[in-house]
Amino acid sequence: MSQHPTVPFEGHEDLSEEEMRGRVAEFYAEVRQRRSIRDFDTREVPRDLIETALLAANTAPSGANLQPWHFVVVGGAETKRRIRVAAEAEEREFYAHRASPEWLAALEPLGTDSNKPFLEDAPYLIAVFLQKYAVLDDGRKVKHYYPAESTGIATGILITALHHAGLATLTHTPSPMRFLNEILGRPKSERPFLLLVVGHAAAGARVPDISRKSLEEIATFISD
Ligand code: IYR
Repeated sequence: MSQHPTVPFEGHEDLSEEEMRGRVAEFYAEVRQRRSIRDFDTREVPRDLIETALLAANTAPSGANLQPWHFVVVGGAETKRRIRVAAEAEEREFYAHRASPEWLAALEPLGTDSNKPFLEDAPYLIAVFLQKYAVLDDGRKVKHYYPAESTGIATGILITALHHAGLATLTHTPSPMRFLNEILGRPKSERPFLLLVVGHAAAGARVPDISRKSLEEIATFISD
Protein backbone atom coordinates (compact mmCIF):
# COMPACT_ATOMS: atom_id res chain seq x y z
CA MET A 1 0.00 0.00 0.00
CA SER A 2 1.41 3.36 -1.05
CA GLN A 3 2.08 5.71 1.86
CA HIS A 4 2.07 9.02 0.04
CA PRO A 5 -0.52 11.53 1.26
CA THR A 6 -3.76 11.99 -0.67
CA VAL A 7 -6.69 14.41 -0.46
CA PRO A 8 -10.26 13.92 -1.64
CA PHE A 9 -10.84 14.73 -5.32
CA GLU A 10 -13.18 17.69 -5.44
CA GLY A 11 -13.14 18.44 -9.15
CA HIS A 12 -15.93 16.14 -10.28
CA GLU A 13 -19.23 17.65 -11.39
CA ASP A 14 -22.01 15.13 -11.71
CA LEU A 15 -23.75 16.50 -14.79
CA SER A 16 -26.61 14.93 -16.73
CA GLU A 17 -25.84 13.70 -20.24
CA GLU A 18 -27.75 16.67 -21.60
CA GLU A 19 -25.67 19.10 -19.57
CA MET A 20 -22.46 17.38 -20.64
CA ARG A 21 -23.54 17.54 -24.28
CA GLY A 22 -24.28 21.24 -23.90
CA ARG A 23 -20.96 21.92 -22.22
CA VAL A 24 -18.80 20.14 -24.76
CA ALA A 25 -20.69 21.71 -27.68
CA GLU A 26 -20.25 25.16 -26.15
CA PHE A 27 -16.53 24.52 -25.66
CA TYR A 28 -16.13 23.32 -29.24
CA ALA A 29 -18.04 26.36 -30.56
CA GLU A 30 -15.64 28.59 -28.66
CA VAL A 31 -12.34 26.93 -29.54
CA ARG A 32 -13.23 26.60 -33.21
CA GLN A 33 -13.21 30.41 -33.40
CA ARG A 34 -9.51 30.46 -32.52
CA ARG A 35 -7.21 31.25 -35.41
CA SER A 36 -3.50 31.92 -35.60
CA ILE A 37 -3.29 35.68 -36.04
CA ARG A 38 -0.44 37.48 -37.78
CA ASP A 39 -1.73 41.07 -37.65
CA PHE A 40 -1.70 42.45 -34.13
CA ASP A 41 -2.90 45.73 -32.67
CA THR A 42 -0.39 47.55 -30.47
CA ARG A 43 -3.07 47.95 -27.75
CA GLU A 44 -1.84 47.01 -24.27
CA VAL A 45 -3.07 43.91 -22.45
CA PRO A 46 -3.24 43.92 -18.63
CA ARG A 47 -0.47 41.80 -17.18
CA ASP A 48 -2.81 40.00 -14.76
CA LEU A 49 -4.61 38.38 -17.71
CA ILE A 50 -1.31 36.83 -18.76
CA GLU A 51 -0.56 35.77 -15.19
CA THR A 52 -3.88 33.97 -14.79
CA ALA A 53 -3.54 32.26 -18.18
CA LEU A 54 -0.08 31.04 -17.09
CA LEU A 55 -1.55 29.64 -13.87
CA ALA A 56 -4.08 27.78 -16.05
CA ALA A 57 -1.23 26.43 -18.21
CA ASN A 58 0.56 25.29 -15.08
CA THR A 59 -2.35 22.93 -14.26
CA ALA A 60 -1.32 20.71 -17.20
CA PRO A 61 -0.51 17.10 -16.45
CA SER A 62 3.25 16.49 -16.58
CA GLY A 63 5.61 13.55 -16.27
CA ALA A 64 5.91 12.74 -12.53
CA ASN A 65 4.31 16.15 -11.92
CA LEU A 66 7.69 17.82 -12.42
CA GLN A 67 6.16 20.71 -14.41
CA PRO A 68 9.07 20.89 -16.86
CA TRP A 69 8.34 24.30 -18.35
CA HIS A 70 9.29 27.93 -17.91
CA PHE A 71 7.55 30.91 -19.46
CA VAL A 72 9.35 34.19 -20.13
CA VAL A 73 6.86 37.02 -20.65
CA VAL A 74 8.39 39.77 -22.77
CA GLY A 75 6.54 43.09 -22.67
CA GLY A 76 9.43 45.50 -23.21
CA ALA A 77 10.03 47.16 -26.59
CA GLU A 78 13.81 46.70 -26.56
CA THR A 79 13.73 42.95 -25.89
CA LYS A 80 10.93 42.44 -28.41
CA ARG A 81 13.05 44.26 -30.98
CA ARG A 82 16.08 42.06 -30.26
CA ILE A 83 13.92 38.94 -30.62
CA ARG A 84 12.48 40.20 -33.91
CA VAL A 85 15.92 40.93 -35.36
CA ALA A 86 17.24 37.48 -34.37
CA ALA A 87 14.09 35.63 -35.50
CA GLU A 88 14.00 37.39 -38.87
CA ALA A 89 17.66 36.50 -39.48
CA GLU A 90 16.85 32.79 -38.88
CA GLU A 91 13.70 33.00 -40.93
CA ARG A 92 15.50 34.56 -43.91
CA GLU A 93 17.84 31.55 -43.86
CA PHE A 94 14.85 29.21 -43.52
CA TYR A 95 12.89 30.61 -46.46
CA ALA A 96 15.98 31.05 -48.69
CA HIS A 97 17.93 27.85 -47.93
CA ARG A 98 16.84 25.59 -45.10
CA ALA A 99 13.22 24.81 -45.97
CA SER A 100 12.71 21.92 -48.40
CA PRO A 101 10.53 22.52 -51.47
CA GLU A 102 7.86 20.30 -49.83
CA TRP A 103 7.88 22.45 -46.70
CA LEU A 104 7.63 25.67 -48.67
CA ALA A 105 4.73 24.18 -50.63
CA ALA A 106 2.95 23.23 -47.37
CA LEU A 107 3.37 26.82 -46.10
CA GLU A 108 2.21 28.38 -49.36
CA PRO A 109 -1.51 28.60 -48.36
CA LEU A 110 -0.51 30.44 -45.16
CA GLY A 111 1.26 33.19 -47.08
CA THR A 112 4.04 33.47 -44.48
CA ASP A 113 7.46 34.98 -45.12
CA SER A 114 10.53 36.03 -43.16
CA ASN A 115 9.15 39.45 -42.20
CA LYS A 116 7.77 39.25 -38.64
CA PRO A 117 6.34 42.67 -37.62
CA PHE A 118 4.03 40.97 -35.09
CA LEU A 119 7.09 40.34 -32.90
CA GLU A 120 7.13 44.07 -32.16
CA ASP A 121 3.48 45.05 -32.65
CA ALA A 122 1.96 42.60 -30.15
CA PRO A 123 2.10 43.73 -26.51
CA TYR A 124 3.49 40.39 -25.28
CA LEU A 125 5.71 37.61 -26.49
CA ILE A 126 5.70 34.54 -24.27
CA ALA A 127 8.77 32.40 -24.81
CA VAL A 128 7.97 28.86 -23.73
CA PHE A 129 10.98 26.85 -22.58
CA LEU A 130 11.08 23.10 -22.05
CA GLN A 131 13.26 22.07 -19.13
CA LYS A 132 15.16 18.89 -20.03
CA TYR A 133 16.17 18.63 -16.38
CA ALA A 134 15.90 20.75 -13.24
CA VAL A 135 19.00 22.06 -11.53
CA LEU A 136 18.75 22.06 -7.74
CA ASP A 137 20.29 24.80 -5.61
CA ASP A 138 23.26 22.52 -4.82
CA GLY A 139 23.85 21.98 -8.55
CA ARG A 140 22.43 18.43 -8.73
CA LYS A 141 20.37 17.63 -11.79
CA VAL A 142 16.87 16.10 -11.65
CA LYS A 143 15.79 14.36 -14.83
CA HIS A 144 12.42 15.35 -16.26
CA TYR A 145 10.13 12.80 -17.87
CA TYR A 146 8.16 13.46 -21.09
CA PRO A 147 9.08 17.15 -21.11
CA ALA A 148 7.97 17.66 -24.73
CA GLU A 149 4.55 16.09 -24.17
CA SER A 150 4.10 17.99 -20.91
CA THR A 151 5.16 21.37 -22.30
CA GLY A 152 2.99 20.83 -25.39
CA ILE A 153 -0.07 20.20 -23.23
CA ALA A 154 0.69 23.24 -21.04
CA THR A 155 1.08 25.41 -24.13
CA GLY A 156 -2.24 24.14 -25.48
CA ILE A 157 -3.97 25.14 -22.26
CA LEU A 158 -2.23 28.54 -22.35
CA ILE A 159 -3.41 29.21 -25.91
CA THR A 160 -6.95 28.13 -25.02
CA ALA A 161 -7.02 30.26 -21.86
CA LEU A 162 -5.87 33.34 -23.77
CA HIS A 163 -8.45 32.72 -26.49
CA HIS A 164 -11.13 32.32 -23.81
CA ALA A 165 -10.06 35.71 -22.43
CA GLY A 166 -10.66 37.27 -25.85
CA LEU A 167 -7.03 37.53 -26.88
CA ALA A 168 -5.36 36.48 -30.11
CA THR A 169 -2.22 34.35 -30.33
CA LEU A 170 0.29 33.09 -32.84
CA THR A 171 2.49 30.08 -32.22
CA HIS A 172 5.74 31.12 -33.81
CA THR A 173 8.64 28.70 -34.16
CA PRO A 174 11.67 30.37 -35.67
CA SER A 175 14.15 27.61 -36.24
CA PRO A 176 16.64 27.27 -34.67
CA MET A 177 15.50 29.21 -31.58
CA ARG A 178 18.59 28.97 -29.40
CA PHE A 179 18.97 32.75 -29.62
CA LEU A 180 16.09 32.95 -27.13
CA ASN A 181 18.29 31.43 -24.41
CA GLU A 182 20.87 34.15 -24.97
CA ILE A 183 18.52 37.10 -25.24
CA LEU A 184 16.35 35.96 -22.31
CA GLY A 185 19.16 34.62 -20.10
CA ARG A 186 17.85 31.06 -19.80
CA PRO A 187 20.16 28.16 -18.87
CA LYS A 188 21.27 25.38 -21.20
CA SER A 189 19.05 22.89 -19.38
CA GLU A 190 16.15 24.64 -21.12
CA ARG A 191 15.24 24.27 -24.78
CA PRO A 192 13.11 26.97 -26.45
CA PHE A 193 9.82 25.24 -27.30
CA LEU A 194 7.96 28.01 -29.05
CA LEU A 195 7.33 31.71 -29.03
CA LEU A 196 3.72 32.67 -28.38
CA VAL A 197 2.70 36.09 -29.70
CA VAL A 198 -0.17 37.52 -27.62
CA GLY A 199 -2.40 40.55 -28.03
CA HIS A 200 -5.48 41.87 -29.77
CA ALA A 201 -6.04 41.05 -33.42
CA ALA A 202 -5.68 44.21 -35.55
CA ALA A 203 -8.93 45.68 -36.85
CA GLY A 204 -9.47 44.16 -40.28
CA ALA A 205 -7.04 41.29 -39.66
CA ARG A 206 -7.39 38.54 -42.22
CA VAL A 207 -6.60 34.84 -41.90
CA PRO A 208 -5.93 32.14 -44.48
CA ASP A 209 -9.00 30.37 -45.87
CA ILE A 210 -8.21 26.92 -44.52
CA SER A 211 -10.37 24.05 -43.33
CA ARG A 212 -10.09 21.47 -40.61
CA LYS A 213 -10.14 17.74 -41.11
CA SER A 214 -13.37 15.87 -40.51
CA LEU A 215 -13.94 13.69 -37.45
CA GLU A 216 -13.71 10.61 -39.70
CA GLU A 217 -10.26 11.67 -40.83
CA ILE A 218 -8.85 12.39 -37.39
CA ALA A 219 -10.41 9.65 -35.29
CA THR A 220 -11.05 5.92 -35.35
CA PHE A 221 -13.51 4.34 -32.93
CA ILE A 222 -13.15 0.67 -32.03
CA SER A 223 -16.07 -0.67 -30.06
CA ASP A 224 -15.57 -4.39 -29.58
N1 IYR B 1 8.86 29.37 -38.97
C1 IYR B 1 8.48 29.90 -40.26
C2 IYR B 1 7.78 28.91 -41.10
C3 IYR B 1 6.51 28.34 -40.63
C4 IYR B 1 6.49 27.00 -40.29
C5 IYR B 1 5.31 26.42 -39.97
I1 IYR B 1 5.32 24.43 -39.59
C6 IYR B 1 4.10 27.16 -39.93
O1 IYR B 1 2.89 26.55 -39.58
C7 IYR B 1 4.12 28.50 -40.25
C8 IYR B 1 5.35 29.10 -40.60
C9 IYR B 1 7.61 31.19 -40.07
O2 IYR B 1 7.18 31.46 -38.97
O3 IYR B 1 7.38 31.87 -41.05
